Amino acid sequence: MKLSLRFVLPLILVLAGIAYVVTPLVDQLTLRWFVRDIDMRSSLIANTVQEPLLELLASGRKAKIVNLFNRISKDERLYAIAYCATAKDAALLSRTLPKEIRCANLDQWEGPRDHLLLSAQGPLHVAVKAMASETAPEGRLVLVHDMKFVTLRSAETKRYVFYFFMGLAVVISLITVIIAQLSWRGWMAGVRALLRGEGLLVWQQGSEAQPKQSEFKPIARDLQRLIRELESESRTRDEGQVTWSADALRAILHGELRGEDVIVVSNREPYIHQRMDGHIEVQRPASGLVTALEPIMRACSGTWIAHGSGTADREVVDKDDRIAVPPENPAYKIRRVWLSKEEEAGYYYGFSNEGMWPLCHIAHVRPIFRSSDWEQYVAVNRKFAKAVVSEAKTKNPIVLVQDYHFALLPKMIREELPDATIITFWHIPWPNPESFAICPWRDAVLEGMLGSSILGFHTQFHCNNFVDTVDRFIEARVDRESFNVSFGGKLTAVRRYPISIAWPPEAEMVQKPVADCRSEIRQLNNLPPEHKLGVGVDRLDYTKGIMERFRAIERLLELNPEWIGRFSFVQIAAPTRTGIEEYQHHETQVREMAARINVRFGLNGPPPIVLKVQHHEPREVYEYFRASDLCFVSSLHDGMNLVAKEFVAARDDDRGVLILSQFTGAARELPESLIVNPYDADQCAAALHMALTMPADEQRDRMRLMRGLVAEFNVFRWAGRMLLDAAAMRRRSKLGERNGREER
Ligand code: ADQ
Repeated sequence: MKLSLRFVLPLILVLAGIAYVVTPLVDQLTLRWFVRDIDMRSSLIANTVQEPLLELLASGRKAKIVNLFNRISKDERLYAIAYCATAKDAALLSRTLPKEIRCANLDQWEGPRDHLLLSAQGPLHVAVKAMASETAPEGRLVLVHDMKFVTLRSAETKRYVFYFFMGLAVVISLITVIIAQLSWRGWMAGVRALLRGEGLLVWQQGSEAQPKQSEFKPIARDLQRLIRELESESRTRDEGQVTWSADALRAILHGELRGEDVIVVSNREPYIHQRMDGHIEVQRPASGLVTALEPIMRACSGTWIAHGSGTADREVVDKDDRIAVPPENPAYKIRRVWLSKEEEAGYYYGFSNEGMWPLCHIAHVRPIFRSSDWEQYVAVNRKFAKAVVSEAKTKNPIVLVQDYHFALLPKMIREELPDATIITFWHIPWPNPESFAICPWRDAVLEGMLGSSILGFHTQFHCNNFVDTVDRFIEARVDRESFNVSFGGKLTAVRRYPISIAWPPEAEMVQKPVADCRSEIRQLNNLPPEHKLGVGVDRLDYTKGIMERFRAIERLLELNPEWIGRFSFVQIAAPTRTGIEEYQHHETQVREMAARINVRFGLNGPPPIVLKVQHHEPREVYEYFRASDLCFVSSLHDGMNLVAKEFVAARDDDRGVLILSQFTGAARELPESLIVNPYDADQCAAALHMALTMPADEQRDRMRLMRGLVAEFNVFRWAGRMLLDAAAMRRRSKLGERNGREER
């Protein structure tokens, strides 16, 4: 309404002004026309009367002249007609002349001058025509017309002019209001669409958004620039100044993904119910993945689908196999998927851990691929896909698929829920195309993964390997500029999201002073108080390079015998995948090697290697980290390796040295560690010696830099960045859909 008034009021004012100026002009013009008409009429009457009048004057019949005048003046407009023989004579007339007109003052109305007279009777038109006769050579005929009709017509004209302008104002106002409303709505819709990043733009991956309507081009460009600036500003703010925390992640999720349907799928569940001596215990696996994904689930009240592996898992779920967690304060639910012994053997132990795990790690253990395992892998992936579909509340949920157990799941979900945003994170390395080609079902695996909207790896190197593999083996379009793969009409963004740990570490983990940890751990292991200590914490997996680590320790003692009896290495090794022969064999080898080295160098004093093959609580692991002089991570190949980051997080005293394999993802983020090739025993032994002799200042400088990095690039950032990218992708695809609809 306000908008219409803004247009209409000035319009009415302008039109009123025009009317005000135009009306007197029209009035004057019509008056002039009337005067001219009456001038002509007067001449006509004078010409008509001339002959009979001259005859009557010549015959001197005055009564006849008056009669003639009376007859003529019956015309309603002719007010009076008179004849003045001279200026001094009285006039012969039809009726009384207005007193303003006398034979003596006729000169003023002769000729083409103004013939109007405003008399007491009203406006009159006076015309004087020479009508000389033989007896009266100065004789003049006076014709007086009543001009009242002109006044009446002038009023009428003014009224019509007024009506005309009123009508014009109404019509123009209506047209203006309608056009203004329509254009305004169009503009508003266009600008809103631009602000939402929808509607009028054709957005393509890796290309500038193109406005469809040319008039929006300038504003679209400006808005895009502004939005980009704001986005990058908020990114810088979010990622730079504000430390990513669970709360920051929650806040971002609320802002970006409020009300979105979020589903996580992983093999391992975040809460495991175990039956223990007659009661049920809830266990939380010490897993980086759980730490990272829990805040997301809590913030979104989503669903976590996982294999129900606990001995009491079935007892605690509802009829739909769901259970609300965390037990103390339920915020989201776990949907448990049950697997038979055969399914677990084929899908988990077989294809995943005897096939894909060694295939991706290239740790000189031959991958074993069996058709029966593959069949179970396909079937279990299908089972999880069904669970995802049944848990989805909307047709476009955000699904976070975790790890190599579910390579086929993205495609299977995509078939059922084409609009889902599927983020797959591959926690282990991706090998080069030649190595990956070993897999007999390599195309199916690649096609399955390309069902993802976003495919995340820890390092750019793994992204490159994946894209090379796709390029080599399947009919997909690979854009190396944007790192997008187009397959089957769908885009998959291949991105690097280096995983990390929660920061700051839980208070409980670091509350015991470092000095207390040092003395307690030494006492616990029967080591002298000043004994130098190294630590390794791993699952007992052949990819972790535990044997190479022991070999390096042996070499250290060979090359620097001064450490014999003065240095011990505690290896905490959690049993893992014990059903697989290779792992059983590996455990035997590790145990034998530790025993051999201990016999060789520890007979007369503390053992150089303290091997603890058992699971430890995270708090105990942190105590070892804080008690040690060095931590040795010697993976032969590792996606990231969280142990390296946990050691750094544990050292709030800025002491301790990290020795890190160059084949871990973490090595790319922690260059201040001592980077080694685990296959080079001499180099590793030198690094061990260097760590044991490193001055406190240097330890502090290196540790501070590494702590700064882990603090900033923590696990909340890992999760947050993936979800922010997913949110942006959803906005873009909404925009594409809207655009598609408009084009249709
Ligand atoms: P993992 O191969 O399991 O993870 P890692 O990243 O080191 O390797 O994480 C192991 C976790 O288990 C750490 O939190 C560690 O503290 C804990 N842990 C290890 N041994 C333990 C023990 N004996 N007792 C208790 N806890 C123990 C996979 C990939 C990695 C990638 C992660 C996350 O192989 O490369 O970093 O996923 O993506």
